[in-house]
Amino acid sequence: MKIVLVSMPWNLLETPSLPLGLLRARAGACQQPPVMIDYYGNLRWAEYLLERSSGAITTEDYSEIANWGVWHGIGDWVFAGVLTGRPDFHSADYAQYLARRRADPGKSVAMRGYAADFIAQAAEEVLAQQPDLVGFSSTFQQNVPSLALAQHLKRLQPSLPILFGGGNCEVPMGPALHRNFIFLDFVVSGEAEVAFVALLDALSGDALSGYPEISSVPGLTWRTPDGGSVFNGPAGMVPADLVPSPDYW
Ligand code: B12
Repeated sequence: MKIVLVSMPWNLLETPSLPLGLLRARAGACQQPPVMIDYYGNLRWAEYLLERSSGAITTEDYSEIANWGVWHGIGDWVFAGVLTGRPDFHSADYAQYLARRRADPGKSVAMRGYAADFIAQAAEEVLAQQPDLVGFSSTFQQNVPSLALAQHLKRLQPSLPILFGGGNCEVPMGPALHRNFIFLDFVVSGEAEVAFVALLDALSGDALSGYPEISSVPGLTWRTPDGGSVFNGPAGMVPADLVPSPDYW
């Protein structure tokens, strides 16, 4: 099995993703250890903006949204037009919203103009790896960019399983994301050092009988054949000795 783990904007540019490093390290505990590939969509987005804007949108502009935009949902707004399929989604009232909060939009309006094309490019780059599963780590403002890419991937390749995890998937947010976004196959809520391995082991099990072990993966929300959403219940704390040193490859 080949897995691409994705960290979308607005992960900081200066640090790798701790969860991606931990999950890569834990994958070695699977019965059939998968090939793990990281996709740093945040770095790709910063590079893309710099290049496409001929240097007008810099990494400092990116970091401003990553660090300060979080208070106002600016980073999510940048990708909301792609996710909703409505490029003008909340464009008309955006300036008023920010003015009420005395917030600086930075380069967010210009960035939004690039978002759809970037998501299409990112989907191509992920699919070029020929993954059997794509996992997204979502915290802070990564929800809308991650959902936008996940949706695009599912359109291009409907059979590709999509997995979400991270701070934005804690209970009750994770099960709610799964209910509301039909293109999400699996969402893990809570610490995933145990759940990730259990899920991969379950998926490498008996496909013909519908992967019966799925229902025992802790913290997992999964989809029934009729599109329903089943939450297995909250995961417990992960024992400290199962938390590995992150592997940033
Ligand atoms: C350290 C920390 C910070 C640091 C550093 C953050 C950073 N940029 O890395 C600082 C102090 C800067 C910070 C600030 C804030 N933080 Co903070 N922070 C944390 C804290 C304590 C630890 C985060 C961490 O690194 N954990 C370790 C990693 C490995 O855990 P993890 O990312 O959750 O990953 C695990 C699981 O989620 C899962 N997982 C993750 N990704 C994936 C992917 C897949 C495919 C799967 C299967 C599983 C999976 O497996 C991983 C291993 O178990 C968490 C609370 C917590 N206990 O987690 C809050 C937390 C992340 N912060 C939170 C908040 C709200 C904030 C602030 C907005 C607070 C504020 N109001 O000021 C700011 C925003 C900062 C910003 N500019 O974006 C919330 C986020 C909620 C959300 N929905 O995103 C959290 C969850 C706390 C909470 N419960 O409210 N924070």
